[in-house]
Amino acid sequence: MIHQFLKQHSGPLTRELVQEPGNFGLGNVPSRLKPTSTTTSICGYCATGCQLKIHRDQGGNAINLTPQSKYPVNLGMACPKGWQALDVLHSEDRATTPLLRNANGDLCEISWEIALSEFTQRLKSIQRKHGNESVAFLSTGQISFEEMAFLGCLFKFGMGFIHGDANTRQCMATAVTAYKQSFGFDAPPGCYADFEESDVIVLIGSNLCIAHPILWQRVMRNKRNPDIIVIDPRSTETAQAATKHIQLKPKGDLALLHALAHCILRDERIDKDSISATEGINEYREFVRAYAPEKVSAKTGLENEQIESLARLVSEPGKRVSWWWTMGVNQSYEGVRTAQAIINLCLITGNIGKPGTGPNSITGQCNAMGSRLFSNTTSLVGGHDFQNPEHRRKVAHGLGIPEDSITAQASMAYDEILAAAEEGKIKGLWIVATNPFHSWIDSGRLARLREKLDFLVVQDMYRTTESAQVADLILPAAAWGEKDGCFINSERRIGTIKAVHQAPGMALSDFRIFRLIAHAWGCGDLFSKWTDPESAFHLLRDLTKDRPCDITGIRSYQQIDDAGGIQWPYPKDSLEQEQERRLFADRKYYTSSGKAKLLFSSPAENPEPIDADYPFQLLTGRGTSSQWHTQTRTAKSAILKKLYPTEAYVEIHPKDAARLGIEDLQQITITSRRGSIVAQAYIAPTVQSGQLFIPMHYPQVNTLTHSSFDPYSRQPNYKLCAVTIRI
Ligand SMILES: Nc1nc2c(c(=O)[nH]1)N[C@H]1C(S)=C(S)[C@@H](COP(=O)(O)OP(=O)(O)OC[C@H]3O[C@@H](n4cnc5c(=O)[nH]c(N)nc54)[C@H](O)[C@@H]3O)O[C@H]1N2
Ligand SMILES: Nc1nc2c(c(=O)[nH]1)N[C@H]1C(S)=C(S)[C@@H](COP(=O)(O)OP(=O)(O)OC[C@H]3O[C@@H](n4cnc5c(=O)[nH]c(N)nc54)[C@H](O)[C@@H]3O)O[C@H]1N2
Ligand code: SF4
Ligand SMILES: [Mo]
Repeated sequence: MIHQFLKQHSGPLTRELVQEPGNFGLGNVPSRLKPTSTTTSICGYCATGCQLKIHRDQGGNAINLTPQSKYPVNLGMACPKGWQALDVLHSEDRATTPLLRNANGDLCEISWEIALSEFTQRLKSIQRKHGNESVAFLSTGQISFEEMAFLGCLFKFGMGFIHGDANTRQCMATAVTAYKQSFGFDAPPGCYADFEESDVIVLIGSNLCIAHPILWQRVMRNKRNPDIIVIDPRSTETAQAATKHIQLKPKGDLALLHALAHCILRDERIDKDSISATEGINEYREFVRAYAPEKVSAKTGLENEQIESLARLVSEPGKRVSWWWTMGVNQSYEGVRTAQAIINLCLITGNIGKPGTGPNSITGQCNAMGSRLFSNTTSLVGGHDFQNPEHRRKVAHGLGIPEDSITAQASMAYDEILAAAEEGKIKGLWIVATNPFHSWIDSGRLARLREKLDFLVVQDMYRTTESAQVADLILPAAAWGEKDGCFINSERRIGTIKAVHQAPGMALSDFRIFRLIAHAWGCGDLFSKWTDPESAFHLLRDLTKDRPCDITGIRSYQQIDDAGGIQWPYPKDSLEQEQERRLFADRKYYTSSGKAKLLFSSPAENPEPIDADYPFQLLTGRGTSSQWHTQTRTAKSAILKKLYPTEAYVEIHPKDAARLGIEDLQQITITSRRGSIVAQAYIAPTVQSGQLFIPMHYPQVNTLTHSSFDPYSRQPNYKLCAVTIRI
């Protein structure tokens, strides 16, 4: 049946390539996995990286799953999304064949042969006419790092283009930049065991109960009776479960953190040994002198004593204090300096490199951490720098490609790529495993620039996403569960994913699609070693030699599984390591001086303050633990759908609702200078008066948000803009 289908729908090139071993689309189950009763796979949603045990039938296909009890991350637990992970693979709107837009504007089914020829001809023609800077890709933190690396290397070294970025820019670019500047490498130092080993846990800009529910379970396992402090303008599920909620004004964080440093340095509640491994303490002391608690009350909305007592709590001698931050910090016009203010506090109090400590960023997508090392977007693949000639030589040699195929020219950031498209400089765009027409800030901008693009390719598992619907060409992708590869979680742990389900129709793994494109483009020889994900893994592993993320000690996927995941670094000849490892125990950082840098600046102006026309501050973020981003996947599960409000809703404070005469569940319109959304009023004191909250999962939410960015990381400022209410 499948072979018949193949015969009809593809020519010799694709037939040969898709049928080779290791391809899991079109009916092949990989030989490595031929029937055993169970196998394991890391969950394909959030960066917690829970391991799921997949139960399979005799044909190797998944029947159901349970959380893996032996895995050191989730210890037998999973959240609703993990439990339902297989469900969403069965859906009528899966993309099962390539689709091409015809002259009438309709998307029509085509063969892979035609899809590949359209893809190469159209993009090559743009390249010929407009040069190597005229096509860009936008990819993801949600495919394996072997796939990400393939895309990044193919696009830049094989096809010869320069610009590519990913949804990771929307997510953790700030944390990356902060760590790089402070530590000399993008190195989140902690591990999840630190949740259990802290005396004080500070969650800042993180709604852990909703966004990382299994990490919250790790907090609950802490037997040290910890203080749990949540710093968030909203009274979130996490804030309500904490021992202390610091309900500051939106973007009051940087001023608050400077004030904490002020109190701590003033009272000399510091760790001198830790400070001796840093640079800039005198300047920092001088700088924070101006941030006495009373000086920051307007910015933070907090009382002096709240700040003084928090300062005492996070600098108690002998107490282990861990700081954890997520999007409330990263998605800001001053995210990098805020993240660094957290890092600074840990450095001056010695809360780093020891159990129960650390300035730890919790990242978002299942493989965001993999993209940091391997996506070949902002960093050269394997934890290298594009600008460093030694690194370029090393990578070219390692990949077996000519040195001059790697150029020093940096890629534009996501927003710069879109701006170039608006100016007509970018003519072709290839979107892989992300849905920016819903998720990008000020998303109306994408709808407008769509008209300017000559060719838009969307590679997705569904054909109905907001982005796919406006594509010229849709390439049907196999999803999590239908392919092999590796993810890296927030504690730097590498784990494997497995093909346990047949991809529908002619959908192929992203890896296979890149391989087909390499051949069709005429650069297949450069990638001849990239035959299957594990071969690519070996190439990538070898590239990491002598970098902080060195994983040359990993021999195989099997070893990763046997070890219960492996945290980087893991250089060759590593001894069997304990399950939980953290960085900087030796106080040696990756900067040229070996010291960590104390970096700081004054709080910046809010790019869109409220005024008489737009008097409310709008916050956005995650709504429930059962909804994922733009809902392409989670909306497909009948069970998950029962667990969240299907209609868009907006949280509004009872005082504001009463003043405006708004009733509970009434439909109201929220409008910004850029767009509008109709949502049901959810009246609750979860937001402060004057503030509103809308979850990001509903379409149109980003027509409201304001296009502003952190100056260092170019991460969008999703969490604050000015809106008004129309009844
Ligand atoms: N269920 C579910 N889980 C997910 C995801 C999902 O879509 N659904 N997505 C995953 C991804 S990719 C990510 S990045 C993470 C995100 O995980 P989180 O960052 O924890 O989630 P958010 O709700 O985006 O934002 C966290 C909090 O920041 C607060 N906040 C807003 N402005 C400020 C501010 O100025 N200061 C402070 N201190 N806080 C502020 C918001 O009120 C919100 O409660 O979740 C991951 N997990
Ligand atoms: N207002 C507001 N907006 C936000 C945020 C916010 O807090 N507020 N958060 C931002 C953050 S942190 C993030 S991470 C982004 C997320 O934004 P997006 O990345 O746009 O959201 P997803 O819905 O995860 O999109 C992933 C896409 O990949 C597809 N897909 C899934 N698996 C595969 C696969 O294996 N292969 C291929 N080819 N496709 C696949 C899915 O169907 C889906 O279309 O949103 C950002 N947008
Ligand atoms: S917490 Fe994250 S990784 Fe774990 S099951 Fe839920 S979505 Fe998957
Ligand atoms: Mo994210």
